[in-house]
Amino acid sequence: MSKERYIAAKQKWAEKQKAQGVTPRLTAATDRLPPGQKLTTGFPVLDLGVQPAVPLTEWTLTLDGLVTQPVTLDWAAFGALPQVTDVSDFHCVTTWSKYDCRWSGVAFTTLFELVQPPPEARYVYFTGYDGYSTNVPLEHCLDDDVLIATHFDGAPVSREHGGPARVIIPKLYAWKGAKFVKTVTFLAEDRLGFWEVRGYHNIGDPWKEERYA
Ligand SMILES: Nc1nc2c(c(=O)[nH]1)N[C@H]1C(S)=C(S)[C@@H](COP(=O)(O)O)O[C@H]1N2
Ligand SMILES: [Mo]
Repeated sequence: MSKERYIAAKQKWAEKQKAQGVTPRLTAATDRLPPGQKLTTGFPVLDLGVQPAVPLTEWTLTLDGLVTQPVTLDWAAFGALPQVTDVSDFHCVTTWSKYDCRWSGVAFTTLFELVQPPPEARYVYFTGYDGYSTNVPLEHCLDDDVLIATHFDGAPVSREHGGPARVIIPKLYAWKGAKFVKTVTFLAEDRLGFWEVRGYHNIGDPWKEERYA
């Protein structure tokens, strides 16, 4: 089931990579702005009041939990994985949206393939170097536009925006994308993250206005 999804997503990535740089989104604004959102041209910063400094020499990303092969990647190993770029819209639950964010990094499907979670894995729990956490059903992570981004608009993701690497899940509210990402844990049973424990919605689809549970 999840295997088919990830193969389909990988195929879409391949098509997008081919078209890359040719076609920015042309959808009319009214079709793009989810209900209750306002467009911003700036890039607000939202965090827990901590922006951890993680030197690249000390940075690692661990993929663990319900997997065939747990892996801890250092910066060089992460950079050696296939790199992708995707342009997507960013929707924060506090009602601002930002269009055309150009993120580059590693597709979630590539990481999934690396650790090979068994079919029982249905949820993903992310943590950040700042102590943040968030949970996402695996099927949403296997969308073809989900990535762990190291670059924004061709430059390294700044510390305030979650560098060295952050999760981007365009189809969900932005709190589902952990900045300063440190671990990705595959689970059979759901485990609530930082905001989810505090009443935020478990899925967080902006088109359904799934803000609070
Ligand atoms: N590690 C971590 N990731 C996080 C957060 C955080 O506080 N810590 N805030 C979330 C929220 S609520 C939003 S809206 C986005 C904000 O990303 P930005 O600061 O780049 O705009 O990051 C999400 N990821
Ligand atoms: Mo947010």
